[in-house]
Amino acid sequence: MNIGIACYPTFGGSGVVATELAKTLAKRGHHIHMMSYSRPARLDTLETGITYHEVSINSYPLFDYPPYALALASQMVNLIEFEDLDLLHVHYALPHATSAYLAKQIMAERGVHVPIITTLHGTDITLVGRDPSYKHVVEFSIDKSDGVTAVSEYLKRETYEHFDIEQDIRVIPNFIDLERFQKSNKSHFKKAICPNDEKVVVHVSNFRKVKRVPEVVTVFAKILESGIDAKLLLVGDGPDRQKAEQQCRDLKICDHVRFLGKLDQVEEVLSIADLFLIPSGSETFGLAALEAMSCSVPVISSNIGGLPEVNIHGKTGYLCDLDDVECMANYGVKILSDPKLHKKLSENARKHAMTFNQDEVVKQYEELYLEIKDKV
Ligand code: GMT
Repeated sequence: MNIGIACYPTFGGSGVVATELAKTLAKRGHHIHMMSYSRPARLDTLETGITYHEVSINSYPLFDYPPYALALASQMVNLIEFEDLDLLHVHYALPHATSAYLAKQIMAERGVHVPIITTLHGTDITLVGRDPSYKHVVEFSIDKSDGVTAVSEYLKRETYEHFDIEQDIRVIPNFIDLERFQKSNKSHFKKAICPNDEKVVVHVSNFRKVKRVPEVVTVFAKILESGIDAKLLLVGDGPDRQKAEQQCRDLKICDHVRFLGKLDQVEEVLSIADLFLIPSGSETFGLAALEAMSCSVPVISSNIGGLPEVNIHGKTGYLCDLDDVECMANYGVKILSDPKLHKKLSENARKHAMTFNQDEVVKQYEELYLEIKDKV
């Protein structure tokens, strides 16, 4: 099939899911056309079977806010017409589903009918999408899609609860490349970071407020207080980084904390990790947790959103109430000081991650494409 995929070009979340989906579909023989305002982080320049189309937005003195949604819709029309797209799959409803609807209407006027599939990822439903300034348009655009998917049962429930939507929503979870994300020998790296064989605690995110990075630092400081010698590796960057840096200075734990910034090869850091922390205040799935689990790393997370569908309490790690740093620190100490427990949780984490095998999950998208294509 010729498939158009629109996404945000982000280092994590929906951008990663869309790009990994594109790569897997291309390997399975489909022709993919990706659209975004800059090259998606995980999309290599010479990816066979994928053509990247940058959506260019011309600035004009009249525009304080250039109309990206319209530029994207125009690009979609071009691709439907000249690349003969069979369907459009958009990731993150806002504004992608709206642009797709507009492109579809334009093409229908020309006698061409192209189905749209919208994948809901997170804040398009839980935060921004339900803001009154967008809600009507988001609701309409989702409902007008020919197929809708959500990344967790939780997100499906949230969508029905907060939007008046009649469309059937199919849950297709995030997925993982089990080959790439597996524990590998990085002893040189471990030695460089932990010369005294300290335990390694890792957090990966975009450091937005919702990720609770300061809580990660608090929990880690409590683990140190218990007498466990450990290092905290923080991967990613974003608005809360300075706050977290200041917190490390205030707590006098800077020698134990490394800010590694945005990394392409996250699996290398996860390979030396003993524990992964994700205390998020909102998380529809938690791809970062799945990546850690796939590298056999036990996870301590909050018990909100879709996280309980990924991290299984007492099996792959532990879940605590939102903002309960005592609980997270206690479980952290428990895991890091009991090698037998650590081994069991690590094995279970990898085993559970295997249920989100990339090839199997991508097949679910493929099946949906065929169903929708036949229907429209
Ligand atoms: O988590 C983020 O900050 C990025 C965000 C996005 O929309 O790209 O990620 C969302 O989609 C991911 C992929 O489906 C999910 O694994 C994340 O849990 C979800 N993030 C939130 O719900 C906050």
